[in-house]
Formats: sequence, C-alpha cells, structure tokens
Amino acid sequence: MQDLKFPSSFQWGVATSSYQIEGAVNEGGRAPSIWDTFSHQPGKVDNNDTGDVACDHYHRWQSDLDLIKALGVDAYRFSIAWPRVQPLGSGAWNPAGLAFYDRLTDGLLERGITPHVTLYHWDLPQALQDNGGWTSRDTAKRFADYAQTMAERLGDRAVSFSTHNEPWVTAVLGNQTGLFAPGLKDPVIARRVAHHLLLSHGLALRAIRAAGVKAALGIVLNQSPATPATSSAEDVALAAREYALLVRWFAEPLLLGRYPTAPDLPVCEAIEPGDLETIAQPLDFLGINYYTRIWSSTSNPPVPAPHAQGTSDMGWENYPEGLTELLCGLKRDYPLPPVFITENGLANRDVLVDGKVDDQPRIEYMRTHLSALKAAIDAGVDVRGFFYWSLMDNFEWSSGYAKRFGLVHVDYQTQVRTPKESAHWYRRFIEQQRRA
Ligand code: IFM
Repeated sequence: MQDLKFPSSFQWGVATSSYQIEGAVNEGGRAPSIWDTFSHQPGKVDNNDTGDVACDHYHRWQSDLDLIKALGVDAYRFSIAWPRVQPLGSGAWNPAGLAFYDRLTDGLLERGITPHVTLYHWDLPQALQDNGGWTSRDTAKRFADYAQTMAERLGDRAVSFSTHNEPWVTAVLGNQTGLFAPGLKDPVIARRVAHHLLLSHGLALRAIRAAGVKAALGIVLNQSPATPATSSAEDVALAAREYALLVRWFAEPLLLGRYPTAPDLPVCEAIEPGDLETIAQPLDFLGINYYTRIWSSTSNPPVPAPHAQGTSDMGWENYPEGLTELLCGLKRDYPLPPVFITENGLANRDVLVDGKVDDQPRIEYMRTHLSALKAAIDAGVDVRGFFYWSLMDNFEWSSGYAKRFGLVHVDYQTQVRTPKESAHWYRRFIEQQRRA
C-alpha cells in the first residue's frame, strides 16, 4: 500500500447505524421502531436476535468514541434513531433523545472527529408504520419535518446530513421480499415506498436549505455494477435490467429528474405533478455503499460467479474491480456530485484467540478495495472520503449477530471490545497517508 496515495484532503472514517448498535430500546423516552416489532416476531431474524441490547452503545458511547479516536480516523458516520428523538414520528420531541445526539456530536468534536449524520437508517417509528408507513405520502412530509429539526439542531456541528441510507433496501427488502422490516411482500407497494422515500429526500433537502443550514446534504445509495455471466444476448440484457433495478431506479430521478423507462419498473401511481422536480434537488454529495457486484446469468442452472477473490460470510463475492467499474460508469452516465464511499467492508468468520482477532481476509478486502477506489479517482471520479463498514460488530439485520463486519470485535456477553488486526492495519494505513 506504500505506493497508494490518496488526495491529502481525503477523509478517512468508520460508519455505524442507530438500531444496529444502540440498544436501550425502552430507555430515555424512545418509542418502538419497525425493527423492534419485526425482530420480535419469531423466525424473522436468525437465532431470533433483536436490537434490544445490541452493542449497548447508548450507555457506552464515550468509550466507543475513544475507540474511534484510537483508530486515527478523521470522520464518523452515524445515524439518528427517529423514534428516540420524536417517538411517534410526528408531534412531540423527546428532550432526552435530542440530548443523546447532542452529547455524541460534541463528544466527537472534542476528540477531533468530524460528525457525518444519516437521518434514516431504517428505524421508522412504529406509530408511522401503523398509519401506512412509507406507503403513505404523509410519511414523506413527516420525514421532512424531522430532517429539518435535526439539521437545525446539529447543523452547527455536523458537516453532512444524508437523508436516507439505501432506499432500495427499504423499498425492496422491506416491502417486496419481506426479508426486512416491515416485512411486506408486494412489488406495487415497494415501488410506492421507493417513490415516497425519494420524495421525502427532496422535501427534506428543500426544508433544510430553507432553514439556512449550511452542512453538506446528500443521500446514500447501495450500488453495484452488473456483469453478464456470458456474452449471450440474454445475459447481457439481464445485466442491463438488473442494473436498472438497483442503480438507475434511484440514480436517475435524483440526478436527472426522471425515472428510467425499464420494463421491470412500470410507472408508479403515487407520482404526482412536480414530484420529480422535488426529488432532483441539487446534491452536495452522493454516498455510495459498495460490497459486491451483481452476476447476471439466464442459464438453467445459472453460471456461477467466479468468486476468485474470495467470498464474504454473507456469501457475497469479493470483487474489488466492481468499485472502479461502478464509479466510472456513474461518472459516464450522470452529472455526478462529489462522492463519498459511505460503506464498504467484509463480514468475516472472526474468532477471538488469546485476545487477538487475526482477520487477514478483511485486511485483504480493504487493501484491494482501496486500490480499486484509487483507480477510480485516477480515472477522474471526484471521491472525497471512505467510511469502513463498520466500526464494530453489530446487529446485522435479518442475520442477527452471527455476521461480523467490525474493525472492532464485540463480545455480546460481556460487551468487551477488541480491535482486530484490521483496525491496526487501517490505523497504520491512515498514518501512512498523512505522512506521504
Ligand atoms: O449492515 C448493513 C448496513 O446497515 C447497510 N449496508 C449494508 C451493511 C451490511 O449488510
């Protein structure tokens, strides 16, 4: 990695989200979110794990911020639990919840770490879901109010606000496949949800800017390039369709002010006049979460993806070149604002032996993905920062605690944190970048 030199202003960070780490679900005036409801339904999450305690970050936030500081990173990306600050998703605000995020933000600044805030990382107040959740246009308006209040509250200290984390996941996994909260299985509802998420993003950006908040505003999308398994016309066409369903569905309304005309994306009946103008607010940045590629095969049985560079514990192919392909493709196709890689990381079968976690596959994953990222920057893509997912092992949604993405190992019985070898590697890598 000696020869890899990122721009000197490049931001190095780590990321987490509220429901995955905080725990304390019944404390400090927090009301239930859709993930509390979902994870408490038997069989929805592996091992019936829930986020009730998670990493107990709500109580351990100070020592967790010390861990972040010890990594030597510039920045921390965290999310706000909407039901902690506005328990019912409308109406009264919860002073204890607001104070928690004030303390967290101040604690970061005291340690010289830049706060980046995500406003929605999937923990919708259950009370809003009971009124239709994201199927209802009203939720988009509720979100804009919430976003404006949080941006006014923290905008003097946080440098960026992302409205949504991975709206594709909320729409498709939450409402089409039912694998995630709220667990619905209806493609028509999923398209409606996607539209309202995008609309809520646009309404929020407008409201935050009108309130005079100066922080950078953007959104975080999960994206992958799609590779046809063979050069057959069928596989090539499938790859184009799958790419449209993951990337173009969200990138196009945000960056071009129109939905793609793709056979799998019929026009959504929830679109009203003026919505696309609202959605296409100027973005100060685009956050991109990259883990793997889509492998498109129409054969029966399908041609398997090569997995030549390894496979994560999620079963995802390690394919670092996909990050370069993705970013260069986006730059070719869209007027791209500055980009942050807001998530990238590996789930690995880590084991703690004599106080040490020797997670060489994670180091290799980081090394190869950072090289691929540098290749995209060298090709002209304006990338401003990289956040490793995740600071520490945490509640991996429907996989529960079985999958470990962290730079820091968490023993869920004792809540003892142990930085893995990858944490030491990342610290040394960042030090090298600063010296170079
Ligand atoms: O843990 C998740 C995160 O919440 C969103 N992006 C993908 C990660 C790994 O699955």
